[in-house]
Amino acid sequence: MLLSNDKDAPGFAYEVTTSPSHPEVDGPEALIIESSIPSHPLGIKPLGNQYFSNGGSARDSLGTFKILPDEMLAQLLEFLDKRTLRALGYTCKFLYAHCISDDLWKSIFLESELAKQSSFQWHGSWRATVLGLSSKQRIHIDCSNVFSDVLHRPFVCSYISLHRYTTNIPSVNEIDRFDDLSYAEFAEKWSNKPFVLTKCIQSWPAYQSWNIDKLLKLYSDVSFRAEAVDWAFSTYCQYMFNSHDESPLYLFDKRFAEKMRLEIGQEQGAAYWKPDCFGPDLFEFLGPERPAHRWLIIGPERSGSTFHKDPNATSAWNAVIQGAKYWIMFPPSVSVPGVYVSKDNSEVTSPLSIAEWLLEFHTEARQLRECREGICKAGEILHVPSGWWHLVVNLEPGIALTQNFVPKSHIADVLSFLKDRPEQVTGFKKEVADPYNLFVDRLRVEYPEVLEEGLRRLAEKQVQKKRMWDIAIGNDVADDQSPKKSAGFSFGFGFGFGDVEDEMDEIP
Ligand SMILES: O=C(O)CCC(=O)C(=O)O
Ligand SMILES: [Fe+2]
Repeated sequence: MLLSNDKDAPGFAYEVTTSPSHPEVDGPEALIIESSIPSHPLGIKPLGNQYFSNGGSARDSLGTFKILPDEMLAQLLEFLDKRTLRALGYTCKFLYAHCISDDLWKSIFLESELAKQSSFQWHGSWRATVLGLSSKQRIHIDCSNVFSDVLHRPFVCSYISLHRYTTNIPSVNEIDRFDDLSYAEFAEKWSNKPFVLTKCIQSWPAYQSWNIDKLLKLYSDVSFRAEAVDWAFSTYCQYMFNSHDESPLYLFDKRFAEKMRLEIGQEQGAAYWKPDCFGPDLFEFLGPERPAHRWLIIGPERSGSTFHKDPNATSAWNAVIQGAKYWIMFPPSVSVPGVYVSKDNSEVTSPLSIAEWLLEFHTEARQLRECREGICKAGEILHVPSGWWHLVVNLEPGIALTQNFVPKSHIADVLSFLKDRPEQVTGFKKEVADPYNLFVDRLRVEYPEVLEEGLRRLAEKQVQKKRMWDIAIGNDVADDQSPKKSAGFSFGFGFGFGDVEDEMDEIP
């Protein structure tokens, strides 16, 4: 049960849980304080608190709307324009608490003219920004008799401490850490495993001289992409340091180099260069036709990336310039708790925000044998192997640079992806009609022996896939894999086929 108790206000309420397995728990008096979260600014409480309250509930004054459950009411409000939403919010406390929800106002913002502007005044919330309200103009209505999980839950998710999820990492889960690696070591042993290098990017001028303040001085008027909007960096910084969204808007810009006029690579004056240990990047042979491959990433604490695999079966590195990131990762074939993949792998449905996933699924996920976790701090770089699932959350406001690449060891994965899943290939310009053949043609000219090896491994993969498919549908004739035995098989189970296991999710 989740309750909030702000009797010790000012300032803090407690998220308290009862747990039958805990010896101290024996009735409501024995509530365990798990972590503290600030009390809701309007005083809204979780539904459970209603049963401990002596006063009335604001819901009683809802009139006709009373028949609607909170979830439905919230959905209905999504259809209102800003004037109606604001006016309806002034009809009673319960509707006020609903109508002030910043998720509703974020959608209104994104559909408004303001969303097309690069510079404007951020007022601390989406509602205040849409309505142009300064802090003095904001009224504060006491909603301490509003009991609603629908309203309280997003608040908990915006404030819950990340600490308990990102610390006490079981040692078997810990992502390996090295000072640096040679390409030979990477190619031989590490191209399929995540790792952090602690002394690899420290000579980058970007690491030595960038921080948010410095970038703000240099690029305050430059527009960067943050999800659906293009905002001047000064606007993004106003947002970043004065907002409390459950899923903060994340600056993720692939054209940053042009916008910031950066040199990248071995040139004189370059801001950074790719680390040697990953060896040749085969997508470099695509030249200007290569898909989007590098991003500048900036975000506040709690911003980050929900579970995904990187595009086109590429591998990636992610270098932290400022801040620190918590990573939780799983090999390609693992069914990650709380992450649902469509049959053809084209859609990933991870429920809701990072905070929600941590609350609901982290404990279970951490216990999986294949789970890998770690913190990548400023000055460190993390390797994301091709096909690995990852969720990332910033523990502090931060800056990172990431780049996707194709190491020789993953050429067959990339060829297979481009060939077998053309509808899932992303990041290429529209003019590139056939990425698979383009890649093959370029490699044939520039790196024929690597192509040959890649095609040989691709053919092998396809034979393995066919074999596993036959096992799955009961066509396999070998004694130990009789149709009967394979009848209980289902996709996505990690069932010990060694290397082939990684391909399970790729069965068409
Ligand atoms: O920094 C992040 O939020 C993670 C970005 C990411 O998913 C990656 O670099 O592959
Ligand atoms: Fe990623």
